[in-house]
Amino acid sequence: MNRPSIALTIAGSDPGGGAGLQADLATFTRLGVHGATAVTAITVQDTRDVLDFDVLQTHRIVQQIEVTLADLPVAAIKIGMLGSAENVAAVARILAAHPHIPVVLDPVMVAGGGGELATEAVVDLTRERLLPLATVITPNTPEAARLSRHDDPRRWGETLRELGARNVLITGGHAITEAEARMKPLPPIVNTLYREDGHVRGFEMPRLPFSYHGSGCTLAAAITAFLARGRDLEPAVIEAQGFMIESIAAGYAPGRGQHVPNRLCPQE
Ligand code: PXL
Repeated sequence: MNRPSIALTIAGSDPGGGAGLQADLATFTRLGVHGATAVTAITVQDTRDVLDFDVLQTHRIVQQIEVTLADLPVAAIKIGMLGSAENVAAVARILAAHPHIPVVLDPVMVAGGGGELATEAVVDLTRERLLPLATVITPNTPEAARLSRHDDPRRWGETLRELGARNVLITGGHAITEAEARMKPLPPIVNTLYREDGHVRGFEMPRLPFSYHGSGCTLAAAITAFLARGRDLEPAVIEAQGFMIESIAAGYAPGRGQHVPNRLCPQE
């Protein structure tokens, strides 16, 4: 095999292996990409809940990223949980110094089980400093609302593009009312891609009757892997969604809580 493409994830650890950097590495590996990691936070959580977390010191995160970028030809970067406003600012400074590397920004705010992973200061600085550096940002609907500071779903994509994100993929997995949740079959999930040329494209996929842990990380990591392998943005998004649908369809509950996407079985 030729030397594989390399992607770097800057993310928090999830000990159960469902989300965070563990999800990113599993996804990179399954998609044939060498995964480099800069650990930002150590969460203590199971498949139900976040119990606690420690955020690493900014200088230690910066060192991990800088040493990696100096040594490896990193072809794409994924940003997940950063943990503090200071970390957001430092990561933004490094990304600005490497403008040729595509950046997938997953604006992590809440864990799959509902635990808060970002403060208001982190959200504010993400909006100001990181959005303008993102090749694509992948918020779910609650994240899109919080970043754009308004409740009009028809304007979220446009607002986030105005704030500087080149492309925006709003994922619809969370967008369901209680009445819809009782429907059989469940209404589909619609993800919407707002492209840098102003074109808007919706993607429909089946909704399964479970709550997932690590689905957002898996989709963003898959986009990162395909970008690292040289795909353009829209093909990367389409192939990543295909990987996501298959891994969710083959998902399982590893413990007593939420399901996780199965990143072992799906074929590309
Ligand atoms: O899925 C978002 C996410 C990101 N990063 C870490 C997480 C989670 C969700 O649980 O634990 C470390």
